[in-house]
Amino acid sequence: MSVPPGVSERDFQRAIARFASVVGADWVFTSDEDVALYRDAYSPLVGEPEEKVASAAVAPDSAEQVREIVRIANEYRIPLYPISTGRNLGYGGSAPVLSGSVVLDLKRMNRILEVDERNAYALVEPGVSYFDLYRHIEERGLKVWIDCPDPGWGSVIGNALDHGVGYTMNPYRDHWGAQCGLEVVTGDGELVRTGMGALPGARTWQQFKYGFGPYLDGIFSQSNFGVVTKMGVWLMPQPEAYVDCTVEVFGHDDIIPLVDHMNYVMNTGLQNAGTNLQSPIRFAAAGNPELRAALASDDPAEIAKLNAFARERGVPFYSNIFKFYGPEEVVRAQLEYTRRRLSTIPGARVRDGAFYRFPITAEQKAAVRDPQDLGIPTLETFSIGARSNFGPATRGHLGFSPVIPMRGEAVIESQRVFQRVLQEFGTDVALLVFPQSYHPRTFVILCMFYVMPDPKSNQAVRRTFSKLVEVAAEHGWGEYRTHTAFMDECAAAYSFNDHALRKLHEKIKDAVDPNGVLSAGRYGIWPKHLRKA
Ligand code: EUG
Repeated sequence: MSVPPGVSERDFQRAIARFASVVGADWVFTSDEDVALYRDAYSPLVGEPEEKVASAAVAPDSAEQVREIVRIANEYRIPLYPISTGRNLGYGGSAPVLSGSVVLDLKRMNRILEVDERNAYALVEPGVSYFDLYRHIEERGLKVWIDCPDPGWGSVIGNALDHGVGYTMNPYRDHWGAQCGLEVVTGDGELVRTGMGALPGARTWQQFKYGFGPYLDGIFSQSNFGVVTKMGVWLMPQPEAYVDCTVEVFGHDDIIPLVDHMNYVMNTGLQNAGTNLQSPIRFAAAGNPELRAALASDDPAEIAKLNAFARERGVPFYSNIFKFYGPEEVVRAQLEYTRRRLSTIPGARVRDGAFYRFPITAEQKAAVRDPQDLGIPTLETFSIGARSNFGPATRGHLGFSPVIPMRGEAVIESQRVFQRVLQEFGTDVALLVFPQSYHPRTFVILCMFYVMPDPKSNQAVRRTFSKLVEVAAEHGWGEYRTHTAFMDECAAAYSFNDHALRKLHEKIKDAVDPNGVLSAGRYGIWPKHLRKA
């Protein structure tokens, strides 16, 4: 058994025994084979000495038990690493940032405490997955939808705390934006309720975000100040209908008006959902070195070649799916309005897509193109870089995910900038996905790296990743979220005024977790004793 850094063998044994007295011996895991289950299955550090591994794990069943564990950890200075369902694959999974931490596994706290149809919210514990909440609602025939991210097994709380995203409407698809009210055990073992929850007997904890006084919920997301034990989440009332259409444009510069129309319809609430922006010409260019080179160029002659190819072959330069939720007559009118606006782009084509009235049948459900668009959780995303006996020996994927402005010019520029880095450092290790709107006013670019079983390939991935972070920062683009292996470098890019924001994070850290027992290093925030000079 390994021991956390800076902790004596004897103190560790004592702490483990104390943990067992709180949760029962069955819920403390110390054997090598049990602890191995907490390795990050998609670690880009696999098989290398730097791979992040836990020393043990403990699984409490209540907020009171969490408090007791945090207090014991303070006594013995045991680094804890809370996870919810631990399925944040691509961003670190269940493995700690600091090797040797004890995983605080909240999977047993999986109670759905309330689902309210009339005000459309739920109150959940950290172990509740999107599948759990979806089934709970389905079984009771409640007329509310969840918004789920790609990993259906993810935790509703864990995903929101990591600023995870989904595919239905604003504000639900921004999972932190749809959060309302927290219960938190802070690093010093205190139990706090935020917002209206601070009022004993509160009647609006899950309905009114701000409470009274400073609005603090944000400091518990992407941080290590507390262990969230309850969270309110806003749900979407089941709409009457859904309709979508695909808009295709054929010129290199058409992305500029296309994205401006996307902004307008989104920010006026006419089309309030996620996008599915693609560049079909990029797929067509995959086996064509000349077109691929042209796509990385800003030479007008090269761009003319691409325009000619798009128009002659009828391959759209860009396409987007516009999705509408609401009463049938309203969504059809919203779609027609959007069609009219987009017809001002010369040569634009609008193709009708799916239409549903809810509830849908089991056959319809099985055939939905993107189930997450209708709040139906799946695990399909894990086909990216999936392990298989037949394909290449990939182990998984991880995402480089910078945020760019929602403007066509930024799409063109960022694709060029990142494609050049990939061409220089290794196109074969990553797939540059087209920017998607997970929030109004911005796109997130996803660059999917393949994680492999061999360190040599993963080292190339890490070098390329680091270069992308550096180049993005030079262009004023920062990551919205990152894998645990890259948290320090992504956080360091947010350096305005000599890292004033990091210093503020550290002041808060020292105040609420003075012994630094929670999630050392998460999002680049280290406790005092582990801070680098
Ligand atoms: C996806 C993947 C991400 C993310 C948001 C969405 C979806 C992929 C790996 O990171 O941050 C299909």
